[in-house]
Amino acid sequence: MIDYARVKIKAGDGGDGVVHFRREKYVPKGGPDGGDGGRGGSAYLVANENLTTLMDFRAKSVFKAKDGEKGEKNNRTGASASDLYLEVPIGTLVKVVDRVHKREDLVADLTDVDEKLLIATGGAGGKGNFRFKSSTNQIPLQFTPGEKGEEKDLILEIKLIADVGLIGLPNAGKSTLLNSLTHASAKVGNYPFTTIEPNLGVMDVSSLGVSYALADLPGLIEGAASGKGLGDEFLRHVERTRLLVHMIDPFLADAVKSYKAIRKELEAYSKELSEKKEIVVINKIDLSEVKDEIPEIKKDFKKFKVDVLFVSAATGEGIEALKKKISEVMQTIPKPEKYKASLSKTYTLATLPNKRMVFKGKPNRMDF
Ligand SMILES: Nc1nc2c(ncn2[C@@H]2O[C@H](COP(=O)(O)OP(=O)(O)OP(=O)(O)O)[C@@H](O)[C@H]2O)c(=O)[nH]1
Ligand SMILES: [Mg+2]
Repeated sequence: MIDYARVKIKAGDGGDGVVHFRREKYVPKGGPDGGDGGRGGSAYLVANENLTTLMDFRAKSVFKAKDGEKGEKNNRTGASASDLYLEVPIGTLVKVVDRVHKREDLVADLTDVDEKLLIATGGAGGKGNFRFKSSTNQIPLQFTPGEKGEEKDLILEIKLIADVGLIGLPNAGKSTLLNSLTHASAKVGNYPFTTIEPNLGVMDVSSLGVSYALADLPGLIEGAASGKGLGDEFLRHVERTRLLVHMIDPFLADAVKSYKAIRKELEAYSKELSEKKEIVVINKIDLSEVKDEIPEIKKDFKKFKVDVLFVSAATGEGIEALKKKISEVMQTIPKPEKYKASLSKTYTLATLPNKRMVFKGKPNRMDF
């Protein structure tokens, strides 16, 4: 589960200033000409749409930008080091560990492609002895060392971002649906918990010229909100989706009962989650047992004012209508706000989710 990493990031130190005197033929006492040191490289995080895990930050935990070069003779400033850009997946939360106050401060939520965050500023170069020359200091031996580059201990955490979350009991056909709505090829299996980490896919709605990122999530079971089954980690994924597609397999268990079981978990997890818009989808209508039940199921859901769509993720029946419905509803949901974050402000973790989540799988594309 490479969704979490602790790393130390260090900017480069500035190069030292140098002490040097001109030595020229026929000029016995050349003046001071020691140049300044170059600036150390700064370190940035950059959000990259093609990455999905923090694996690179697990293999290595200290990242350092290059130091500036020291000054040179002839008043030449040493070369500045290039900056270090560390790529992280979109949806990475960045926390700075404050050891002194024993606190973790959320400083950024990298949600946009190529979004850049300055983590540690490179140290300025030191002064060469040329700078210390004055009428009373003709032969200056002073110089200053380069400043140290900043150093930060970070916690990186991915919080999946998708427009639509596919939820439901295990085996309902969520992965099959993802595959039929997008070009994803999520693993499908006739047993519960085939999916243990979210799968992503992009659904193109060419008639509207838009596309939505869909996340197929592991199955939820009763008690998930309090950690049962694969636990509440999966509800956490759902937090950053805008719309839920709730899939039900009426062949497996009574449709209304299944529906209620999942709703209960959403409500137990958070008010925000339970208030998300939802499209309820009854799957597997290619099975005659299910087809025969359609009028009955419709009636049952009508009792508590829930509209349902009927599909077969396997044969594609009803999928176009579902696609249309998803894009219609999506048009009515505003884009979510970012975690309010900036480097100048600090936030205590008390109000923030602090558990890890799981996120793996290659997105075909992620446009938000
Ligand atoms: N007959 C029929 N079977 C389906 C349909 N959709 C999915 N299945 C089957 O149902 C089983 C479970 O499908 P998955 O897509 O893996 O279900 P899931 O909800 O992703 O399951 P988990 O990842 O385990 O939670 C597989 O055997 C699928 O082939 C459908 O529309 N009709
Ligand atoms: Mg699955």
